[in-house]
Amino acid sequence: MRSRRIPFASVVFAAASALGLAALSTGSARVVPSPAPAPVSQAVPDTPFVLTEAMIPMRDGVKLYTAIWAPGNASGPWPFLMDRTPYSASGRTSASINQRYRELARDGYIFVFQDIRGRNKSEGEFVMIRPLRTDRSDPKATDETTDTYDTIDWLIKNVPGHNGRVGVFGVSYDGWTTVMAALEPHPALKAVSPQAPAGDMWMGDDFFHNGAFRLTYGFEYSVRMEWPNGDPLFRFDRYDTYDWYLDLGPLANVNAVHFQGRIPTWNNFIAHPNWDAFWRGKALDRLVREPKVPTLNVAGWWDQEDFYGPMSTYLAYEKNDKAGLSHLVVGPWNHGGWTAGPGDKLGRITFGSETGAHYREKIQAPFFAKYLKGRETADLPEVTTFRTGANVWTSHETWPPRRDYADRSLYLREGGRLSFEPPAGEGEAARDTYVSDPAKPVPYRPRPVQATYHAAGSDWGIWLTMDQRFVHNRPDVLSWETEVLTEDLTVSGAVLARLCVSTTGSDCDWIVKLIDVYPEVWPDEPRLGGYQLMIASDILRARFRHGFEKPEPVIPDEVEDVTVDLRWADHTFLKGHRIMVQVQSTWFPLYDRNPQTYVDNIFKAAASDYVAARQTVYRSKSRPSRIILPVLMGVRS
Ligand code: PG9
Repeated sequence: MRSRRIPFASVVFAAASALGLAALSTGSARVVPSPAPAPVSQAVPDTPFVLTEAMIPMRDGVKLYTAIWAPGNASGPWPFLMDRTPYSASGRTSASINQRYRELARDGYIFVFQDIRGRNKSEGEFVMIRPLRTDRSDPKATDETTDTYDTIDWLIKNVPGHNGRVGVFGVSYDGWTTVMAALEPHPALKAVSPQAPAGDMWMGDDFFHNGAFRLTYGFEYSVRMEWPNGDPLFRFDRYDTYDWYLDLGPLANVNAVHFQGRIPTWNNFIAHPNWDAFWRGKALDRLVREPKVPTLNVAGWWDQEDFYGPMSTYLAYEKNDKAGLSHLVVGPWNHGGWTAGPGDKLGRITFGSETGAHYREKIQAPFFAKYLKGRETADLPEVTTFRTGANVWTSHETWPPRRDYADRSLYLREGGRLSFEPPAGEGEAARDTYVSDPAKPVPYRPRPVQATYHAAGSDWGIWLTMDQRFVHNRPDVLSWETEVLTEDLTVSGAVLARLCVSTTGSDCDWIVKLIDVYPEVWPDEPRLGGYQLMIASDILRARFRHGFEKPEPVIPDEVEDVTVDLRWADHTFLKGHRIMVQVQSTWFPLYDRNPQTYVDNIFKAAASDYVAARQTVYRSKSRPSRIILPVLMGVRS
C-alpha cells in the first residue's frame, strides 16, 4: 500500500451553534427560526485528496476493496470517516469528495470507501442485508459487523497520519452497514451516523410495508443488484410501468416469464411472505440493544424508501440509552436528500431555508468534529426535527414528544367531513363504500409511472410530495376533510388510523393518507392553490390485521376495527388550510395488487384469485373510524 504525507494548514471551520438558538416556545419542544439561507461558505478552497487503494483481508481470508482518500495538503493526524457500500467504492475523485462532503472535507478527514463482500471490486459472496453470523465460536465466521471491525483494525495498523479515531456513516444500504458497524464496535470506532438505514424490510422499508409487497422496488432493485452478469437495469418495454406491471398479471409470472429463479432476493420474497425469522433476524430494531458509541440517526419525512428504518432504530436505541449517546434528526427530505443540494424544496414544496445545507454544516459536521476531533461544539439536542408546514427547526427531549402534546381523534363524518366531534348517527347512512377492482388499480402517482431508475429520469424521488388531487373523487378513493382551520394545528409524534371496516372479499388492503389541503388561493405559487400534500400515509394488508407473523383470512362482510400505522409526523396545518384523509385499497404498482381472495401466499396466487370487492368504511356512533393525531395542546381547530 502506498500513502503520501504533505504538510497542510488545517482549515478550521467555526461551527456556529445554530441549534442552541433561543427557544420560541416552552415545554419539551424548542422551536427555532429557520436559519438564513446559504449558510455554507463557498470561499474555503478545496482540499486535494490523495487516493490509496487496498484489498483489506478479513478474518476468513476474503479481501475487500477499499479506497482511502487522505488530505494531501497538510499534516494530520486526521480521523477516518468510512462509508461501506454495495454501490461501488471506486470512481470517486478528489473533486467529487470535496463537492459531496464539503463541510467535512474542509475539516480534514481521511475518507474511506469500501465495497462490501461480493460487490464490485471486493471478493466474497453478496447476501442482500446479510444476517448476523450465528456461530460465534467460529473465529472465521463473518458478517458486516466483523468486516467493519477487521477493516478498522487494518486501517489503524496500516495507514499513517491518523489520530486513532474512526467514524462510520452512510445512507440507506450504507446506513444499514453503519448500524451493523456499531453492534460490536472496534475500540477505535468513536461515532456513527446511520442515515435512512433500511431497518425492517418487511415492516416498513424498501420491500414490504406491514406485509404489503412493494412491487416496483422489490422487482427493480433486486434486478439491479442480482441479475447474473448482465445489464443491471431491467429493460421495460413500456415507458409507463403502470401498464407493464398490470400486464404482468399474477406475481408468479415474474419467475415464470422473466427471472426463472435466478434472483435470490425475489426467491426469498416468495419463500418468506410473512414476518418470519428470516425478516426479523435482519431487523435493526431487534438487533440493536443500546448505542455503544455516539450515534446520529437521520431520517427524511418524505423518504420514499427508508423512513421506518431510522425512526425505529432510534426508538430501539432509546430503550437503553442511559448515557444519552443517540440523537435523531428528521428533515423535510426524500431518500438521502440531506446529502447534497440546498434542501430548500422538494418537488413543488418549499421550506423557506436551506435545510440540507443546515444539516450538513450545523449538525453533521459538528457531530463528527466533536467525537472524532475532540472539538468543543454545541450540545446536540436529543431530537431535532424540521416542523413542516411551519417550516421551522424544532428540538425535543424525546421522540415522540410527550409534554405539551395530547392524542386527539379526528373522526370520519357524514358528507365527507372530518371533525374532532365524534359521529352521532347510526345505520345505513353512517358508512361510505367503494368497489376496489384489482383489474383497475388506483395509481400511486400520476401516470406515466417511469421506472425507478429510468435513464431519462423518474419522479420516484418526489412522489410522496405529489398533489393527491389526481385521485381525489375517484370512485374507488374516499375523502373526508375538515372545515378551513381558523388556527394553526400542530401534530408532532405518532399518527395512527383506527378504521372500522368490512369487505366482501376474504383479504384486501387498507391505505390511509393524511393530507394538508392548501388554501385555494396561494399567491406566491398559484399552482399550489388547493394542493393536497401527503403528510403521512401507509398501507395495511388485512390478512395481518391480528398480527404480522401469521396471516388470517378476512371474514367477508364482518365489521372489524383495523389499525393502519401512519408512523410519525411533525407538521403544522396552517390557519386557512384544511386537513383531509383519503382511504383506498390499491396503490399500484408501488404495491402489488391484493387478490382480495385469501390465498396462503400471494406470490403464488392465480389470475382467477384476483376479484373485485366492495369496501365499507363505517363512521357511526357505535362504529367510529378516526385518525389519532398527537396535537400540540392549546392549539386546535
Ligand atoms: N433503499 C435502498 C436499499 C437499502 C437496503 C436494501 C435494499 C435497498 C438503498 O437506497 O440503498
